[in-house]
Amino acid sequence: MPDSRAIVILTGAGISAESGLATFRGPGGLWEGHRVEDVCTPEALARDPALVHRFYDLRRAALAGVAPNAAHEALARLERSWPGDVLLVTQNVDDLHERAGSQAVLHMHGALRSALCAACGERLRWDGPLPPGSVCPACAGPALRPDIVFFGEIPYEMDRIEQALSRASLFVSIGTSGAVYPAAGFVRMARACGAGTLELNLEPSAGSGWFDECRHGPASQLVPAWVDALLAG
Ligand code: BJW
Repeated sequence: MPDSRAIVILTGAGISAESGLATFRGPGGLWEGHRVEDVCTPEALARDPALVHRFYDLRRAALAGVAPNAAHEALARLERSWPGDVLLVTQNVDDLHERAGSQAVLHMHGALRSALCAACGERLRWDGPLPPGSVCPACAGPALRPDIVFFGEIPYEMDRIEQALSRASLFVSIGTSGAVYPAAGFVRMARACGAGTLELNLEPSAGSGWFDECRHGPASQLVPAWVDALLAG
């Protein structure tokens, strides 16, 4: 049974594009210079840990030079002002939602500023480079890796996300191509449970046809306008 004021928002790389972080697919995308199978699978990590760790070290370092944009800020304002639950589920591994002030944020694909122990599963805050073989403070194993969900691994927080989708009255997808599951399937889950659905993206995504409404343009314009209208009632 949907809660008439519960909102679930899914964000992807497009929301951080105007902050200067590259998206994944398309021209100038993050993976144009890297083959996805070279950097984004557990097999690639096992084959060439130095390459994978360096890729994420560079992206972690890049966070210092970027800031949240108007879209991140508008979502933080929505969370502060909306009289019901607002859950932000992000596929992004940057920390721009938190830096904008959002508090209810689930990073389903992991986080750049986090390390994961492949031996004991400990997750810990990590800034700076993470060389292969870094030692886990919990189990002393030399097994720390970037805390990133690779293809073939199970995304974080799926139970909480599915529960929130099942009671949301509105599901909004922002800045994602709809190319990667399970996130690409959230719109169908939310619809099946009775939520209204809205896409805000630069262009139609792979899943546009599943949404009740789609608005296309840059997130820094679409998201503040949508939040203003929602809060105005
Ligand atoms: C703007 C804009 C602006 C630009 N304003 N918009 C066959 C069929 C179906 C599924 C599978 C299959 N074979 C394998 C699978 C599963 C697989 C999968 O989906 N593969 C696909 C390739 C088909 N998925 C998995 O393996 C996942 N795990 C899994 O399924 O486990 C099983 C399981 C699930 C649930 C319960 C139990 C078991 C894991 C997926 C991990 C994805 N990891 C990555 C890397 C993270 C680390 C990193 O950052 O390096 O996550 S892949 C990459 O894609 C990254 C992103 O989070 C993710 C999504 O990309 P995103 O955010 O959509 O970015 P783009 O670039 O694709 O799109 C940007 C959009 O923004 C575009 O549309 C632009 O137009 C737009 N845009 N500027 C607004 N200014």
